Amino acid sequence: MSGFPKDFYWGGATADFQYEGGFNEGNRGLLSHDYETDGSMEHPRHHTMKLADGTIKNYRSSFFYADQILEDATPVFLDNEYYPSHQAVDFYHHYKEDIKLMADMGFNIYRFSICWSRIYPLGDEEEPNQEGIAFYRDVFEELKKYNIEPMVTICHDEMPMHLALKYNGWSNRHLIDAYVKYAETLFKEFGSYCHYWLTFNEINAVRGFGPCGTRESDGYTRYLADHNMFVASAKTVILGHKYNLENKFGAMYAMSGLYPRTCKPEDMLQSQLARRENWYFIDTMLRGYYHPYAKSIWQHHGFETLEISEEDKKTLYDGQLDFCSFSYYRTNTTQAGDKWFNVGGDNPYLEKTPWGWGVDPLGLRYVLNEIYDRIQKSVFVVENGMGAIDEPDENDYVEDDYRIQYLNDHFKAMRDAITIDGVDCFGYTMWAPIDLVSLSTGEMKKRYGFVYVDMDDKGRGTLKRTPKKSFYWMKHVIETNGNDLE
Ligand code: BGP
Repeated sequence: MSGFPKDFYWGGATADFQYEGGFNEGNRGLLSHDYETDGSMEHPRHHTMKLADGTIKNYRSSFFYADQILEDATPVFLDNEYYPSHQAVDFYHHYKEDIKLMADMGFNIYRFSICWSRIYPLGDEEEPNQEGIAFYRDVFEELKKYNIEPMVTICHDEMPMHLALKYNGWSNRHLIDAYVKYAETLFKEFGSYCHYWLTFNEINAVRGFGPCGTRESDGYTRYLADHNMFVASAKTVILGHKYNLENKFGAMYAMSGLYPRTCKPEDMLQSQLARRENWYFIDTMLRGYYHPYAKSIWQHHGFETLEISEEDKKTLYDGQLDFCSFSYYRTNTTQAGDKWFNVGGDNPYLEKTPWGWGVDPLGLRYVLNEIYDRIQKSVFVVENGMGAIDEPDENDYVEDDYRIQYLNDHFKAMRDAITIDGVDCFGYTMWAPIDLVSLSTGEMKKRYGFVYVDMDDKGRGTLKRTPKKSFYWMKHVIETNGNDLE
């Protein structure tokens, strides 16, 4: 084979609370993220809360970092704060225009997340919200009109607020039933449109109140919550296969590459052991059982063991995922003495984005090989892209040659993994085709899109969409199925 497979999927990916907006429309319930402010590299985002005595307290609870939340703290909206999820970039009212732009680029797949609290506003009521169902039905219809295959993330780092407050989120097994019921509603309502489902987004990275709804941030609570998510995912896979054998399931793993900082044996071993923080999730969900090294992970996080029932073991085995999907943005390095889950680590050989993410196209080939060698199930790159500061001209046009270069180099690495190394990779969805709000910083100026959205960090702007130079470049890539890269 000389290039990408002929039926390769090319598209883009988004998440509801960063993209959709309409937070108080269509009877949508509240999510934990709705209480998360904007931020920046210097000023981390926070959830605004009020204690029983009326004191306002800010908590961090996002990516890789989770504060312990006091028992009497409840989320509150403050007038002097800006909450990016409320409007996001308003896909809720722009979905026809945005999907048309995706179709114009030639997308044959679009990965998006359904907002749990738009379907079940509280998360655990008897009947789903018909207005939410109607909204997503329109989205699916629009995709069908352009022959764009949907790929749905059932839960993208989010938590209906009621489930967090009432049950302490994923630390409670009640969430398993609530989630499976929600997923079943999606199969019933949208099963005729959609066959690719991702049960959880970046499940190896989520923790704490924001994404998992738990007040505690200790290791035991986190891994207990993960276990409950594993069981919920497996039950959903079993059910989804019963609904339709054509249904294919993945989950999503944050798979930044990890290199030892030097070839010193201690650093090599550190890198191998630290990588198990990722394999733990992939192995359990794609092989269907906890590997013996799981115990060492638990101990590393300060507790002896998790009690896993025989019934759960069987569920995990029967509910293995069909393919392995992951996000890849960068590589990190680690050395002896670092924490296992090291998300930094300078690499002197790499250039960095303004947000300090090392740009490493070859690392994508490295990670594709790592995963496929280990799991030997098909893989899908469901997120990759470059967050950059764009400078539009007076017509909002952006000449984003840096983004084109980034994507071109990553596509070549992906092609080589497929054609030279033999990796069965069946698609790629770029993060994020239309500019949207950054997850880690809540900024708008960290832009990824092929399409510029006129909006600033505080949500001001016309929301007008304007294709960038990369839009036309990507259209050509798809037209030529990636066989005319630089
Ligand atoms: C992934 C998330 C996305 C997304 C992306 C880019 O971890 O799944 O939701 O936002 O990272 O990160 P950021 O927005 O922080 O630049």
